[in-house]
Amino acid sequence: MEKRVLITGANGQLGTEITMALRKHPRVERLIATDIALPNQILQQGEFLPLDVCNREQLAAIIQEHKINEIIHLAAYLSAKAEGAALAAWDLNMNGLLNVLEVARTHTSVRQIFWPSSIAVFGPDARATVTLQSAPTNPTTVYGISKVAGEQWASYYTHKHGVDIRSLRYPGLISYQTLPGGGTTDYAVEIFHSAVKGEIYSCFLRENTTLPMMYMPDAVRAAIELMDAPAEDISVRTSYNLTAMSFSPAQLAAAIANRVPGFEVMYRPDARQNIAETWPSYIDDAVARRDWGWSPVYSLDDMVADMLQHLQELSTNPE
Ligand code: AKB
Repeated sequence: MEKRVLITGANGQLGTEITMALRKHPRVERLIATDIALPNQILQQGEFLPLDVCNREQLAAIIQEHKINEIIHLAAYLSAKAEGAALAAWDLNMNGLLNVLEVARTHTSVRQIFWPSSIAVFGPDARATVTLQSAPTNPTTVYGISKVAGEQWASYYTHKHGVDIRSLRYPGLISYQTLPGGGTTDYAVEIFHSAVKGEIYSCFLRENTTLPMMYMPDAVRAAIELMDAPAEDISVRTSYNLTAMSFSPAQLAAAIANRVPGFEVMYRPDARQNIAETWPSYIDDAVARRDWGWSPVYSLDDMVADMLQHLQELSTNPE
């Protein structure tokens, strides 16, 4: 069946790139990007509707009018922003998701939902050498609590109501099209912008803070492959562990300096350091590999080379 897709939070870092990828997907017949904010330049090139996902009637009306059969629900507060606005973050992250699940339950046109979870579901008690799919999920952040609750709701709606919702626990995502906003892993994007401008980067994490990360083309492909996998292969209905690489700010800075001689970073850890210290450094994604064949393509060095090349091109030719 052809896909008629609605994306929420499409203006964000992941939303912009999933929108770009799905516009080229051979089975996508209709793609409506939505966001509470005005569309960015990339979204303006396709179909866009304003949507506050906390407004269930507005969401339901769009689903019904456009006979949407797939929802990619991305609207959310990220970790650092959520710590500063706990109740607003809970409202968007939880009620936004519950609205999507309820609309899917009551509108039979909706066959599938993709919703991202995060490595933030893990807390200090999951910081093993490598954090397994089955590790305890006892987060100590607002964002992490909302993701754990969301995973349980996803599993509940799948098993109780037959809503086919699929999810990935994304690590930090690195991309050049759109800046992330309000995350703890945002340094790994900002650092490239400083490098390309020839500036010293002031890093808000300590130099040895190792976190799991992924380059955006892998992250987008993972979502598309998970959505396209046969339902009987999906054994995890909370959310799959997923990773590509792990590195610290010092290792990323060194990889950039190999290609941008003289590039320098100074370390000024802030409150985001406290969040990072509760997250895993290394993720085991063996279950995703086994169930639907997940395999990342980009290594640290591949990602650094590609990021620098694209950001340099964008800085010389912004159009
Ligand atoms: C964040 O830093 O909040 C996100 C995440 C790891 O979920 N990038």
